[in-house]
Amino acid sequence: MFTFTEDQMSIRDMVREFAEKEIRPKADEVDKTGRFPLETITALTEMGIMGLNIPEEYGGAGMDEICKVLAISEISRCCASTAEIVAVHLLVNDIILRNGSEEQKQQFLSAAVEGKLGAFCLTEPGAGSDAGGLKTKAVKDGDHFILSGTKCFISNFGPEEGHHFVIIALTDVEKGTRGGMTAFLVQRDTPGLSLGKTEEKMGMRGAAVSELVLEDCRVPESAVMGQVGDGFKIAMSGLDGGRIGIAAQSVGLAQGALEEGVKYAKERIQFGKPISANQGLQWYIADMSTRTECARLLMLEAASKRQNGEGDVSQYASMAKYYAAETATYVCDLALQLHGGYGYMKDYPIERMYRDARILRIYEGTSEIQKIVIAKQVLRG
Ligand code: COS
Repeated sequence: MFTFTEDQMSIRDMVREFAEKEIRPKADEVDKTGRFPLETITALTEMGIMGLNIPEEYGGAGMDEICKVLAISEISRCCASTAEIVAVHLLVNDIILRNGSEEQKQQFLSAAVEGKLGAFCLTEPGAGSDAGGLKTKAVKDGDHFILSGTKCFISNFGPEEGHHFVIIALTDVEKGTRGGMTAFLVQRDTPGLSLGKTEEKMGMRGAAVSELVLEDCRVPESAVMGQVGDGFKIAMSGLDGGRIGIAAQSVGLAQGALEEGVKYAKERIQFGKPISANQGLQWYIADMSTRTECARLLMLEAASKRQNGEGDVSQYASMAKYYAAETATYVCDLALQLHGGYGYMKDYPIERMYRDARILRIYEGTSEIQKIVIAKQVLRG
């Protein structure tokens, strides 16, 4: 049983109130138009949410991992696209905080607090689940590195979106994942860094996702995060935090879909009574709420382990991401089933939620990859 602190409860309540009032009414329009919800991100910045996990010395709110997951899940309950934007930004904040030099922290964390969006660039056309198979190269040239390659499916990157990027590149092909990759922190206006194709997606349509092209992109040595060769570890440990963020998106979306399903089942009259009076449908509701609560507890457990720096955090992050993502698609599917034919129409929010949920089992590591990570840790003891 989790007992929240005053800070944790107040952030949850504040974000819930804002999401109900300002985010929910726009979710449908954001989805239909596929526009980036700039005014919402500006308001969340003013509330301190975009700098939630940044220490006060850099202008942030200095809040913990539990606050992070509570905020993301409250946003996702009303609009999953907006939650994705926030989750990816907070993931990049976290990577900078843990691995950046003092100079990088001063420059980029202060920008992040002002709502200038961060993006994480690991995936490539030939390196998805096999993240170690990436081909983007960083070649040393005096006191600079020259980056070339293509990153794809980059969240928080679009024609107007994206200010700074954590880019993982090969600095030593022979060493590969073990010492051959380096993380760079690069600003958008760097010559040689450009926007490629912006994706048209099935769901999460308010969140910008694009290709990032690097052509002889020259960056100073000071752009390296940590040490040369630390890149794969920085990416993987960053993803531990990111996966907890996806668990939070999933829990929020599952909660939102459950509420939509229950509301509809109580209102819809068939055979002279609300359909919620049917035991068969009550069993759906029991399964949906039980699984949502299990996912929430696992999310909180993983967040608390990351906060406390516990050794088995990768396992718990993957368990939380795997279980919560599977739960979100399961709950959205049954909530749509409760709506019958109306659930398939765009008039009800469950249609959007069902589409939004589908990516959760894929990005930041598929469910199948999470099971590999979990089993590896369990077998290792
Ligand atoms: N934290 C720190 N270091 C880690 C780590 C973590 N969570 N996970 C792995 N590493 C380290 C390992 O310790 C190993 O180094 P040492 O041998 O020195 O200990 C090194 O990284 C290589 O690890 P591993 O052998 O497990 O790498 P693999 O190439 O087998 O890849 C998987 C492992 C499949 C788990 C990884 O590629 C992965 O997570 N893939 C999915 C990527 C993903 O989520 N993509 C989405 C991108 S963001 S949308």
